[in-house]
Amino acid sequence: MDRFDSLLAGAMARRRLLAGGALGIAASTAALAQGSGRFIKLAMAGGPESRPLASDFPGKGEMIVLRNRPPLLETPMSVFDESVFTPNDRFYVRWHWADIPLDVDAAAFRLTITGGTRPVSLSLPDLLKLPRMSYAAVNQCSGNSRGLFTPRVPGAQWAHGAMGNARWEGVALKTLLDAAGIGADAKIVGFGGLDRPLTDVDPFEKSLALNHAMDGEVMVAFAMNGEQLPLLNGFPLRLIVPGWYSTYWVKALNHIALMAGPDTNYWMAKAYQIPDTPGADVPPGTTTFPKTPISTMPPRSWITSVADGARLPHRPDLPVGGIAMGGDRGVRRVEVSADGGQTWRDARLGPDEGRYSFRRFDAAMQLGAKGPHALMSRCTNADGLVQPMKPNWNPGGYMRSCVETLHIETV
Ligand SMILES: Nc1nc2c(c(=O)[nH]1)N[C@H]1C(S)=C(S)[C@@H](COP(=O)(O)O)O[C@H]1N2
Ligand SMILES: [Mo]
Repeated sequence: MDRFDSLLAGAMARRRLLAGGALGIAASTAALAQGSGRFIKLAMAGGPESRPLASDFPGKGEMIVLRNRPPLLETPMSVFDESVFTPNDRFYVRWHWADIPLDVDAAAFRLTITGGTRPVSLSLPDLLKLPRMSYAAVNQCSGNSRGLFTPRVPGAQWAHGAMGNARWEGVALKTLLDAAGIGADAKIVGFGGLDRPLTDVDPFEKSLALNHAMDGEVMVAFAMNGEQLPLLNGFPLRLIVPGWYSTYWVKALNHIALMAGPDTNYWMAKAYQIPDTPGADVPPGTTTFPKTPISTMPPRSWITSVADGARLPHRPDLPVGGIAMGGDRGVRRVEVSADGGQTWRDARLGPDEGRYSFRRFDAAMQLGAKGPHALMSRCTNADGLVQPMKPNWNPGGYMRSCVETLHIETV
């Protein structure tokens, strides 16, 4: 028995240890209603200027609360400065439908695969007997940074913290699909989880093209940073689609279906559609344009060692650090600018944790005189794709990837 066998065996013995969720969420709602929580400042055009923090969601430390039920919890930027791996208890949370699993019976849990030449039903111990894989990958919401869209668009008004990086461990989806047997008419693979809508609408289900699902990298993960998945991040299993936005990373995954397609489910056919233009960019206000489902992530980077709006004692060379991601490719280069993007210097890159991971960067900003400064970082990925200066716009608020500006003042 290895560490995950014993983790899950422990969870099964206690069966509902992973519950406590309903209580935690109720407690947190009450705390917020009483206004007893702490608040964090946010710099978003159009507000809000601050948001409540809460530490009493199950399995979670201090998080920014956008909504209680179902939870939308954002990671504070300072967390990303501590490590390129986001701790599980600070990892952001996003669910669409209110009926989320607050209680999972690990012993009774089964992952089923239908539509193959053999029906498959796997318990967690069955799954743990299969060959394993592991890699680091950034999980980023398609709407990360939506709160910065100008003009504003509807949807969760995230700042930059609807993302996180973890080392995922699990079984290649290919291994499971091979076990199910792929019939001649299978073209797509669908994924569903334990969460349910409260009304008669489409459950949250996603699908991938068969060749993507079979690429040997897409993973059914049972561990995150060496621990079982937090309940709110999809215990006991979730799909990992490295390099792709996390709308495809179905949580509490309990059903996989081989299908002929096309997928007409709302979450594939209608939602998460972006303009089929470079950078998912259309002129603000545009509503009709050729659409395509969102897929791979472009490069991004953030300075994390200094908070936006900070006032600091002046020094001519200000050391700064941050994180970069290449998207679906590694990070080739990060540059920084202290003059609003007129001149750039190379930052030093930290250890390479793999092409899908965050990568640390460090640099000295040449500040010149005391006063206000606009600090920027710019990532180039291994494909040579560079973060653009100009923000994109689309009505879904998807795929922001421009160079971000941090405004500070030295005194
Ligand atoms: N079962 C299920 N999986 C889901 C979702 C959901 O609503 N239900 N939301 C998706 C979206 S849009 C995002 S951004 C990620 C969030 O992952 P996290 O909560 O672990 O950070 O989960 C994805 N997987
Ligand atoms: Mo998302």
